[in-house]
Amino acid sequence: NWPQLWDGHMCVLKEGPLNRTKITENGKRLRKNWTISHVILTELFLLFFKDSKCFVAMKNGNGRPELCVDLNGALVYPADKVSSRKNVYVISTVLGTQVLFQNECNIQAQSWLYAIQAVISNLPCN
Ligand code: I3P
Repeated sequence: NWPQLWDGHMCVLKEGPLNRTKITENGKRLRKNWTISHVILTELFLLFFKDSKCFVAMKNGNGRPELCVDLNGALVYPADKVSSRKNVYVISTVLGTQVLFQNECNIQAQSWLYAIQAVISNLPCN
C-alpha cells in the first residue's frame, strides 16, 4: 500500500522533472518511449510520477507511481552511445530493469546522478 509505505518510511531527498524511458525489463529490451516525469528520490526508491499532482494524490491515498526503481544494488552511470540525446544516464537494477534519465541541462542531470549515487552507496548491497 503506497500511502502507508510513504507515511511510515520515506522522505523526499530530491524532487523534480526529468525525461525518462525504460529500455530493459527483466533483462528484455524494450522499445524506447521518452516521457517527462516528476521524479522523487527516497532512501530506497526512485519513483516516477506523471506529474507533481500525481505525487500529491498518491500521498493522499490516490494512485501510485508509474514506475518504482529499487535502488538497492543498482548502478547509475553515463549512458554513452545509448541515445542521441545529451546528458543521458542509465540506472541498472539487480532485477534487470534499466531506465534512462535525461535533462537538457547538464548540471541538473549531473546533480541527479550524484544524488542517486549517494543513495545507492548508503544501501546494503552497494
Ligand atoms: C526511437 C525514438 C527515440 C530514439 C530511438 C528511436 O524511434 O526516436 O527517441 O532514442 O533511437 O529508435 P521510435 O519512436 O520509432 O521508436 P533517443 O532519443 O534516445 O536517441 P535508438 O533506436 O537509437 O535507441
